[in-house]
Amino acid sequence: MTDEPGDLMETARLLAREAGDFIAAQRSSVRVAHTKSSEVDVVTEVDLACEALLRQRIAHLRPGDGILGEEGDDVPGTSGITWVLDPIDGTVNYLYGLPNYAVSVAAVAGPPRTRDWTAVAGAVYDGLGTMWSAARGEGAWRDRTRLVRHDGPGSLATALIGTGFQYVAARRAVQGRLVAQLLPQVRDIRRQGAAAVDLCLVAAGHLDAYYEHGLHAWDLAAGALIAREAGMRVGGLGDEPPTEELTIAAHPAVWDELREALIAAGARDLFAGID
Ligand code: LIP
Repeated sequence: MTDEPGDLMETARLLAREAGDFIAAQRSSVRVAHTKSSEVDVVTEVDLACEALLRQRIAHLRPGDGILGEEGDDVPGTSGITWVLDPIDGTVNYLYGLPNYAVSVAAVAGPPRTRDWTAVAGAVYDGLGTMWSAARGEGAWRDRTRLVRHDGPGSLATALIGTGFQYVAARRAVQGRLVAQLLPQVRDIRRQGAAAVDLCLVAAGHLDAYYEHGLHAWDLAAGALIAREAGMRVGGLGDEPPTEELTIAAHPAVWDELREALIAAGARDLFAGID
């Protein structure tokens, strides 16, 4: 098995499907194991078991690779490839029996704890059983159908925008004020509850754009590659890669308008001074 994007994508698909089938089988008995940043930032026992499964499979399939997972310790590698894992993105949806959740698996080159990593391959296996995937420079797929750039909206005023909110009340308050300013400028807002799903929906044209403050690498690594390889633009407020500060994924037809509207609504340094 090589480090070529196509080979890494096949491994990401295999891992995401095995993990997705595992969590689907556990849904009837899901229990909260603990909370993190707030009482509503839950980790279920299935999150933990799923990440353990992914780590075990990666150690077997790709023993020299590193691992960065949402729920466990970093594992350094020697190959230059790190697997960035979200065992359940959309944990609250999973806990409540809602479909918008996914397993997100990405292979990145470079140090994953900095902004210097590059996604080489990724797979997002969602709660509806759809496998989204991409290999850098080779395209993106919904199951086995190649995603091609669709026609975008004529303007921001007719654009359907996805977003999400943090688990800490003080952050949600400023995010709520921002989305309230954006709402009258767009067709409508959708809040799926899983960044990886949002990014795949942008890739397929089911959303015209998505933005969110405060995402981690594991939320966005696979989905951002899928959106980019489907012809969407993905970044922060400038041309820099998406960061924990702000992730924007948009059809190129509305990128500039959305960016300007977000800046006008206070998107730059939104969490400044908030713990
Ligand atoms: C979720 C993100 C989502 C965000 C949620 C939550 P988790 O990740 O994917 O975009 O709006 O608040 O952070 O916690 O389910 O892995």
